[in-house]
Amino acid sequence: MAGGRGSRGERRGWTVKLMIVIVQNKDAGHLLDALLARGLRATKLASTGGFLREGNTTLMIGVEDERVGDVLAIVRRTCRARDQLVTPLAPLSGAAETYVPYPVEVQVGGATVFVLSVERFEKV
Ligand code: 2BA
Repeated sequence: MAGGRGSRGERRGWTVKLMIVIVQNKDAGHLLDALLARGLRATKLASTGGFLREGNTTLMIGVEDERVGDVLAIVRRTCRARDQLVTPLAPLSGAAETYVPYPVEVQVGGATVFVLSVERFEKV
């Protein structure tokens, strides 16, 4: 994001957004490369999906409002959906003894994206 030190969330008529983008680890490198090549900034966090309990990657990307579309286009280009077989965990109570684990196929990705309005942005 171009905004320097002391930037406010709203300045010169544009607003700042924080994009939280959850992707598969396999796609994270390409996504980061593409973002940096377009002059965008990102912070990469190691995260774990609540359903699969497997590692995934969360990127925090601060951008001017008008660049949200650019980021989404890059995410669409670099992240793809994959089918994955999972065996649901046995229930903790109830019918646990009679539980037969059947693998089910789920489609993971391309990406889960949240776009948040930023009230204030500062670099100190
Ligand atoms: P996980 O929670 O590990 O979910 C992996 C995939 O499992 C999901 O892919 C979805 O296809 C399936 N899944 C998740 N919960 C399910 C359920 N209750 N029943 C059946 N299938 C289920 P995606 O939707 O592409 O999500 C990929 C990852 O993005 C998630 O990993 C999670 O880390 C994150 N995510 C997705 N939606 C989210 C949300 N509303 N809030 C926060 N994180 C989210």
